[in-house]
Amino acid sequence: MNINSVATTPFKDQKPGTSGLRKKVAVFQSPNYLENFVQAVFDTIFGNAAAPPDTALVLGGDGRYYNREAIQIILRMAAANGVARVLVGQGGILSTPAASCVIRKYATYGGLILSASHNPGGPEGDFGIKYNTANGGPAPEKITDAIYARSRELSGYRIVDAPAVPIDKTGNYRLGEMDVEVIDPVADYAELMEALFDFGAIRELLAGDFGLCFDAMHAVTGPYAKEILERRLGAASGSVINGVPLEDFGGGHPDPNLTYAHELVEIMYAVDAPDLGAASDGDGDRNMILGRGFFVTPSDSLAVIAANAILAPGYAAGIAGIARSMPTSAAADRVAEKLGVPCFETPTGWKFFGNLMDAGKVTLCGEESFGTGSSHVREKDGLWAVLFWLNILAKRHLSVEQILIKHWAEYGRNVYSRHDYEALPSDIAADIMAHLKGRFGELPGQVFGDYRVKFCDDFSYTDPIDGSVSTGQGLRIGMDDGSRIVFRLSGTGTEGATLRIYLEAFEPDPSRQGADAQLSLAPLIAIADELSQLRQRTGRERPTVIT
Ligand code: VG1
Ligand code: CO
Repeated sequence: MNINSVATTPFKDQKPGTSGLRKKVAVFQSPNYLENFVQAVFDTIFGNAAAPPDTALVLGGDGRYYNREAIQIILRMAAANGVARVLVGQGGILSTPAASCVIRKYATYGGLILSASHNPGGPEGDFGIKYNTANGGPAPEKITDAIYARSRELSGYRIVDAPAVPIDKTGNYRLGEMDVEVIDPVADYAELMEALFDFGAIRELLAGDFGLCFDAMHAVTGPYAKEILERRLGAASGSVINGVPLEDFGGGHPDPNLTYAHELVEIMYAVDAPDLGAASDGDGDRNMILGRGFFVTPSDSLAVIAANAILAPGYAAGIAGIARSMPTSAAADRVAEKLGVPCFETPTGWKFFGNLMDAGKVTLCGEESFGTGSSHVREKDGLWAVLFWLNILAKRHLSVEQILIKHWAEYGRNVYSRHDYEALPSDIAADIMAHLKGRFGELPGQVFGDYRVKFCDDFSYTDPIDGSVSTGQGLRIGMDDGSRIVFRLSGTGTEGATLRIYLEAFEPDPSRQGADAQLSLAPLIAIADELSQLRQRTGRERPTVIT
């Protein structure tokens, strides 16, 4: 077996964002690009040496364009770096939560996940890669920073010459000195779901006149949803739509929100809509939940799941605590308070939840960006959230909308929306943020209509477990009544800059909780525009995406 050391030119400016490295496919296909990143990962995790004896890794992706080629390159590099065994999902497929599940179940050293999540795929689309550690979660900043530093200085990478591994057939193969085990990508994950939820109750619900529509958006969750929802739980065949994963996701954005999951939205707002609608993203870690003609914000979904958690067998003993990302609404905080458990506010990105879950401080985590999950794995988990909702609906015999109305009446409603301005020129986006931050000194105490500014800051977070500090995580403007405006630049976009504005208004009065969110938030939206001079500086009349 030939181990080649290939000379390479280091990276210049490709700093991985919140979820690993994401770039256009063409960038990943450019000479040595993927190889550099993978070698930087191996050098970092193996201390610039060969892998320790018996090292096993998990490898899989969301099936997007370039997934199969990347799998073969990474396998040959793993062999050259002394890895003993790689578990690969059949066809190169593993959803992000399934990869996390497999890393944990087989106690591997870690895993490589190939995905650009909700970003479009295909030859003109995006590709991505990230490293997850032995707990099954995204590598913490300490490791991602070290990988980045290494990628800028390495002078070569190691790869063996070998024929391609037949990844389309499960079984055991050899690649040089390395074992490759091609595994069923669904089985371990499905087994874990059966252990957490009341499949008997859900089966009964679905056997009645309850209608379900799950939109896999031609992305990775298709095979998972068909196996679990249709085969194991008996949902009517056809309940899963767009269930065949395609390399370009059928040309769409595999992003489960009201804009990009429009096919599902049309079904759920039609006269004969089913009772529950849900969608997931490219790599299966996001979820959108819809009732009949009714949208559940991800922030509310987290709060409802927390309030009803004990209805699911895996959570019957109660939850240890909740964590939410800073821009996520405080709806979950109110539930945590009532349950008498702690609620943590972390920066955006799932990697910040890992330490809290490992330390047993939280059970449930969520982000406003359609991410919900728990300590069953160390990633957010789209299908898990859908199963949780099915479990709750099976036990409570109410509609999705009724559950929310009751929830708001009990806890108050955190009316919420996010406005995204995509593909802005990076310098204009940076100027908006700088300008806004420059006004922070004068804002506290100022009155805008019904609102009075209580505080403003640039969010920073000190990890309560390891003490690491993350700064520059978003500009917050908090009002006296708990309402908030948050400005944040995306770390996952690949074209220019994406500015996200998060708006939240607290409504304690049940008679006003049913109002349209955009109307209730109009005064805050106007304040956001006035403070940032957004329309004037960008020339944009409206956001690209409203959720
Ligand atoms: C976005 C979301 C963030 C999420 C991240 C990864 O990041 O806002 O909440 O953790 O995507 O999600 P940003 O930096 O663009 O706002 V994904 O589903 O990788 O899996
Ligand atoms: Co995702």
